[in-house]
Amino acid sequence: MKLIGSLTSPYVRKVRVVLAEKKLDCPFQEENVWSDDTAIGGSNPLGKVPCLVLEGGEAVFDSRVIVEYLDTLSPVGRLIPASGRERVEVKTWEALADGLLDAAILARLEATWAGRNDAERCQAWIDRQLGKVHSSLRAMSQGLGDKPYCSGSHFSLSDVAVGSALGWLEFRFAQLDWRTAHPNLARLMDKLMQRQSFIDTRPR
Ligand code: GSF
Repeated sequence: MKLIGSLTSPYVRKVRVVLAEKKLDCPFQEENVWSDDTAIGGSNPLGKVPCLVLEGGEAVFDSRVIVEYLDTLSPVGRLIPASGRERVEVKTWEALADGLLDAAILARLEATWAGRNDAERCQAWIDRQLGKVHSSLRAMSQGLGDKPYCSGSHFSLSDVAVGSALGWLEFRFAQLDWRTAHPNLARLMDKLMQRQSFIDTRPR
């Protein structure tokens, strides 16, 4: 098994944190999906990372499918509840964190992607996506309340997904001061960043 990814992608970070929390060994192959000669299409027809390649060569994507699979590989540090309301809650936290990222990345690409010139960039589209980022942050903050972790008293995939998303915002959108508006998210983030899994996967 090997993981193809980049050291900046928050979706890849989510997978790497899960690997570390579950104490699973998996070689990492760095891939720049934006370079003209990227080979990612040979594994993932969507041309995206993360992509997990299994022993038999089968490709597994996207990050939500990968982490769900990894969680079944070892009983160590169960991150996704087995069934019912608890499971769907964790998966919804993950969808919220990934959705925040989808919107933030669309906004960033609209503003910076080298394939477009300035006249082709659309501020209304950027604003639409940033609106989703802000409403997702509000929903996260409300959902967290004063609980120790997103899904209650235990660390779960919800926290992995939220920590990866907030970490990417700090990395790429430092000007977006979500910490002041949402001090409970800031507290959670500071706690998560003390875990070795997050320390070892800081975007760079
Ligand atoms: C998103 C992966 C993705 O957009 C997942 O795995 O959860 N829903 C998917 N990856 C980006 C890298 S990044 O911005 O994290 C990617 O590979 N983009 C290449 C492209 O052509 O869109």
